[in-house]
Amino acid sequence: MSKKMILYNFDPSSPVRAVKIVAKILGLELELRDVNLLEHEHLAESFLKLNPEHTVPTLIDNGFVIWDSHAICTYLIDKYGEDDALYPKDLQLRARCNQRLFFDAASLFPRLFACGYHVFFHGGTEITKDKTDPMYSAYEILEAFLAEDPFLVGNNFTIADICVALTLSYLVTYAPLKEDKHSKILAWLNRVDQTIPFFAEFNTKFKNNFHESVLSTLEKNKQI
Ligand SMILES: N[C@@H](CCC(=O)N[C@@H](CS)C(=O)NCC(=O)O)C(=O)O
Repeated sequence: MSKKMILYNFDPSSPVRAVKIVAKILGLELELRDVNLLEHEHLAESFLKLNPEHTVPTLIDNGFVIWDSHAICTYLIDKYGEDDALYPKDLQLRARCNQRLFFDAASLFPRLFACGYHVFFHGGTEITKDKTDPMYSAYEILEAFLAEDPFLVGNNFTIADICVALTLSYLVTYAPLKEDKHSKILAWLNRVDQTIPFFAEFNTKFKNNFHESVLSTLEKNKQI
């Protein structure tokens, strides 16, 4: 019997929670090893040996080490999924799913990360337009992705919806969605919450905590 997989974990991290949701949907058990980013535990030599990019999530499956939430989730679904619903095998659907995942990894998440860095590590006192403009441009693109279909890759949810919706749940603190401009995204976020198993359970509390934490950190930074 194979050993339980190990997941290097930091609860508030949205990429980590993508892996947890996928594992739960697939019925996989994970042994969590906490890495406190605020205490810089991800820079410890032992962790750098595993993952020189020093990011969570990082997974070990029977000695095989892999990181990046998108790479981990697609690996888990391909290896352990009973079907391909979350990550379609049809080449064109898979290409579309990958395109959405790469959009999350290359466009959405870096915009979130840059703003978080500014607030939490650089004493930022406000969220400036140069930070929010690229977020609003990304929302326009997402509205276009959702123009025809209820989910990011057609009629059914996939891993793309999980990853993108988690990133967006934090981004909206910095760049709030607007009813008139982002109605498709707002409806889709609702759909994701209500349709994807375990999504709300693994996200609502953290989304709210993040919002509070950004506001209080901005206030604290203003006092310094
Ligand atoms: N593209 C990566 C991003 C992972 C990432 O940047 N994780 C953050 C926590 S949310 C982290 O570990 N940051 C520490 C660092 O970059 O040194 C993924 O999807 O897993």
